[in-house]
Amino acid sequence: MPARPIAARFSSRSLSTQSLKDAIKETIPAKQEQLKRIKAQHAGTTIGEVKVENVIGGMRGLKAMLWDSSVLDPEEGIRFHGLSIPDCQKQLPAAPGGKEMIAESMLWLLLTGKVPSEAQTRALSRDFVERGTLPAHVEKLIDSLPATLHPMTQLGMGVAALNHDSLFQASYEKGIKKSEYWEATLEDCLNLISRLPALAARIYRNVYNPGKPMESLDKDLDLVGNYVRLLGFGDNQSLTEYLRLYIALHGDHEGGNASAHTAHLVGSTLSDPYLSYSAALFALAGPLHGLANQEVLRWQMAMQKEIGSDVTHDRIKEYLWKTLKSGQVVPGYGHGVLRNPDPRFIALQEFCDSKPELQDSPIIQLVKKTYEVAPGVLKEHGKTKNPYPNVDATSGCVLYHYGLTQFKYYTVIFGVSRALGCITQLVWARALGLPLERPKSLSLDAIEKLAKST
Ligand code: CMX
Repeated sequence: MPARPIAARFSSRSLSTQSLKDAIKETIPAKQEQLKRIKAQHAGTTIGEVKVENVIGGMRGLKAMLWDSSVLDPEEGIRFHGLSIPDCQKQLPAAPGGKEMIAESMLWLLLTGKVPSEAQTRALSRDFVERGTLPAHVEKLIDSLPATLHPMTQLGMGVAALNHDSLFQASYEKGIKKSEYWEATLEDCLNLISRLPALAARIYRNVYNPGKPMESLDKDLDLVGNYVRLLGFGDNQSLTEYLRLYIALHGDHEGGNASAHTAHLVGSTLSDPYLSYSAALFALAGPLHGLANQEVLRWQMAMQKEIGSDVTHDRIKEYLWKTLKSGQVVPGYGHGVLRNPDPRFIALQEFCDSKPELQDSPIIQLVKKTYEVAPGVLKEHGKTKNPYPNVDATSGCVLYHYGLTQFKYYTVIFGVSRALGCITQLVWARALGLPLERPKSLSLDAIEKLAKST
């Protein structure tokens, strides 16, 4: 029987209009106390071992990092402060008139460990709009970039340039006290996330619709509602709801994945949140990580072209084997930690099943049929430890169906989402006074010598 979700224990009506900053402030002493207790009682306790395979195998499975907002169980998938994805779908407030959880309610949960009230969620949406305009120098920078530069490169550059106005950096130069780091960090983080829709949408406009006028932010919309509006799809409620769900559920996936880990590592040097998250975006831009959603679509489209209208399990199997035999990975399948179908994939599939137009879509039918045979083929192939789909197996195909067809852009949407988890960690790393990250590396000779001597 799973333990009662931690988030539920915090829920309180009397706190329903408390601000996000106050809610975090209230939570900090207990967390600091817990860290102090762990240090005092267990600093020397062994909680795992380091094998040579960990050191040469990309640190898989090594318990070496503190990340409080979510924990990934290999069998069950992700929980955010104890809440599973279906729990979040039931408990986290949606946008007015919407059904799906939104970025604001997920961010509140991640940052405070509590489920926000409707009022708190709306207040955060309004705050995002007030902070959401891009500084002129960032607009100028983005507009000066060639449309042929990958959208992820542009996003990383834009986020880094936002650090011009970093409160953390300015306060640090003035000699701010360590106990106040988290407040300046939070301010930067909220500005960062608020400005991501305008930045990401400007990149989309410049690359795919140059010269087209852009909408302005609507003060009555949530973060993702505004993002979809700026992208030019504001009248598509189904796409808006899909992106609300996708961005909320993809926001955090514990700390060891490459983007989250990068944000944490760079943040541990006291680089400001903009520089830290910019670095994370460049980790996300790799094909084994965030770029996989672009790769899945490219691969499924190539499969569709080759198979034509004769979409049978046998033809899909043939195509899967062709991919594997040519030495490529099957994009959207496998995972560094998960050993079952990704619950994020399942939640997105359920969204598809609830929309008749998606059930009829040829590309979504192809994704579904691929899912029916790919695990069997990957098991027979015998290499991957997880033959099941991850979140990226389906995410891009839904966007494609709704008319967002430029798949080189898809990782940018993931980049808007992943900010939720990364900024949460940046705030908490400063609130807990976490140190500079500095693991020990070993040369091949040193590994061999150590291994022989034990
Ligand atoms: N297709 C073919 N081979 C695969 C595979 C796949 N989908 N997934 C893993 N393998 C192979 C690996 O390349 C590795 O081969 P080598 O021993 O020749 O190097 C072997 O199986 C063992 O890998 P693993 O331990 O199961 O998986 P890793 O932890 O090394 O890698 C991941 C995880 C996600 C990079 C890998 O499964 C992969 O490349 N998947 C396709 C890309 C993808 O969908 N990425 C998105 C991940 C989701 C996210 O970032 O959140």
